[in-house]
Amino acid sequence: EKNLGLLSTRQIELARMLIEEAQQHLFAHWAEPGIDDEKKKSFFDQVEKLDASYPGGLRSYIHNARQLLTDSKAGKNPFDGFTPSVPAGEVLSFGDENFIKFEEAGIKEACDAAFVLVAGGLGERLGYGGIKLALPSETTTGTCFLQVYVESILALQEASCKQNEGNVDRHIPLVIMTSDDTHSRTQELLKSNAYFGMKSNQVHLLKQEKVACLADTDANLALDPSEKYKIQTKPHGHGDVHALLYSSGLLHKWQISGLKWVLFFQDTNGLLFKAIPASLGVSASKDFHVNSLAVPRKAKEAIGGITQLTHEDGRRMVINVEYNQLDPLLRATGHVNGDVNDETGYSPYPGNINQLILRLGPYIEELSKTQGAITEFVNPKYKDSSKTSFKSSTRLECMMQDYPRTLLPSARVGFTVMDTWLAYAPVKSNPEDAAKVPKGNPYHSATSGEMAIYRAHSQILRKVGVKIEDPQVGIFNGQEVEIWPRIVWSPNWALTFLDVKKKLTGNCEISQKSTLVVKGANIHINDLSLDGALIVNAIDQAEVKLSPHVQNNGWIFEHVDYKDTSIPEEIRIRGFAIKKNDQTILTYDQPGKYCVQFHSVS
Ligand code: UGB
Repeated sequence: EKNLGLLSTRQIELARMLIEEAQQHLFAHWAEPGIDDEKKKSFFDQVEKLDASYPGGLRSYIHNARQLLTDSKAGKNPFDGFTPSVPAGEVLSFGDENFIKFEEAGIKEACDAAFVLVAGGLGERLGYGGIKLALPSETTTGTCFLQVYVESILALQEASCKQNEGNVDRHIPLVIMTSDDTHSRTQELLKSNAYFGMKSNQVHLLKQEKVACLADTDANLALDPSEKYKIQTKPHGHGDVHALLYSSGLLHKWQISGLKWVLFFQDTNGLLFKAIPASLGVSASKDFHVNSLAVPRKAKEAIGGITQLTHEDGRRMVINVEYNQLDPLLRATGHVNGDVNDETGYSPYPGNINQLILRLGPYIEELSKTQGAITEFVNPKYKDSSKTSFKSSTRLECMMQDYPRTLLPSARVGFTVMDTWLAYAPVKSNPEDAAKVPKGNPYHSATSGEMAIYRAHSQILRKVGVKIEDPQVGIFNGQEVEIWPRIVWSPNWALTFLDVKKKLTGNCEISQKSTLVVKGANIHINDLSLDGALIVNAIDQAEVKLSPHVQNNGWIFEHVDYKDTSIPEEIRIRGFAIKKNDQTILTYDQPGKYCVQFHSVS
């Protein structure tokens, strides 16, 4: 009471609320007025911020926490009363007629879409010091994840606007959700690279705030161990993206400008945009309000499983069940072996890759009711079986893929399964953990993420008829991987199966040791024979027709050890560095038409 004079009217209201909610321990140690006054004021600045950034305010947070902690202590399962079963979804196979049809439909829709990238996580599991968006997706070109994403969106914009005459001026918005951990470095990455070609007002950064930590099962808020005038905070999870989008006003702006779709994606999947046109096509053709992208998933693999849940009271939903909950849920509902692979070698529950496509209209309607609040959970680590105290403070968390939980059964919720090699290669695990992954299961490391990009491009080229030599096996940082030819192209060269088919024609062959980089919108290659390294760069105004036969010593992988700190972190986490022995480089930086047939042997 004696310190109230230091506070604004709003802060006094919040102080009273905290007392009513039995949080007086937060002030128990407060000194007399005149001592630590600045710290006390900043304490309440923090309380005000925590209150403003949670839907319903801090009081709601405390109430929700109390309920969830009581349920957790009682061992209540969030899936009580629900029976899991395998859901039915759209299963696509790259390059077949159905796939091509959906890709075409997706390209048409793309200019009516907005993209939302959740990038507030620091990636503790990866153990990389920088932000993950700045990490090279592959080291042949060194293109970072953010650049891949931005260039892919720009290529979609271009292709889609061409298909929809009259829409030529549309700029697809990109929202990036950041956190205190990633915000300034993301801003810096964009600015220092001129937004990778986007207009600066096309990109919006929304920063998520952390939430208050909970010290015990009574939901007493925890003070920061190193600062007694501060509440300890931790991340609330990627589910924050919905509330932030709602409160930013962007959704209404998009609706007014005629947009129809919002696509959510994560920070380190170099393959994702190979799957976007077809999955957006599925959303449009099936009129899905929610479409989750999925891949075949090995039982117990560390990605959530898409599951149909049917409640005793008749409720039914198709939803992601996190990997640590799926196995116990199955066991508790009569599946004695839990989550196991079936005769296909995969779990019958497809893996959620957290790429969601939402129809904007129904999304806004739902958020108008919920303000973007997402079903939360708590995951306390108890000290002992009495479940009275925690090993360390906990907090409420939420996940963006839980959005469909509150939808009415009439909502059109579906999912699309893609080939893993085409759609999913996240970079999440550090070399040590990846090396422990049982053989046959995905590593999700920087090593496997890069190799997957070469494999996807090689497989796509095989599908259009290019002869690609079989991969070799290599071991890097203790992980056994397939080494395919290092083939990389820019998104504006080809987005879809038909794009690739049109741009690479005739009799083409590429040896395993080869590197092929193609960057430019108007490059056509016919009768390619490559055994070495060939790099082609052309500006959009250069129309290039090539018929190259190239043989040289090319680029090779040299082993590096992840423990060797003399090597940059983004290289050593892969376990290899590229040595450039020899290459043919073709650059077309002046507008014009070029027709080149050549043999280059060295
Ligand atoms: N992220 C945020 O933006 N804010 C946060 O507070 C936390 C994360 P992780 P996770 O596809 O591989 C998800 O840590 O959460 C961003 C799905 O839940 O990489 O363990 C972060 O920057 C799971 O069902 O993954 O697992 C990153 O971009 C499965 O689909 C993204 O959120 C899995 O991803 C994901 O964060 C997967």
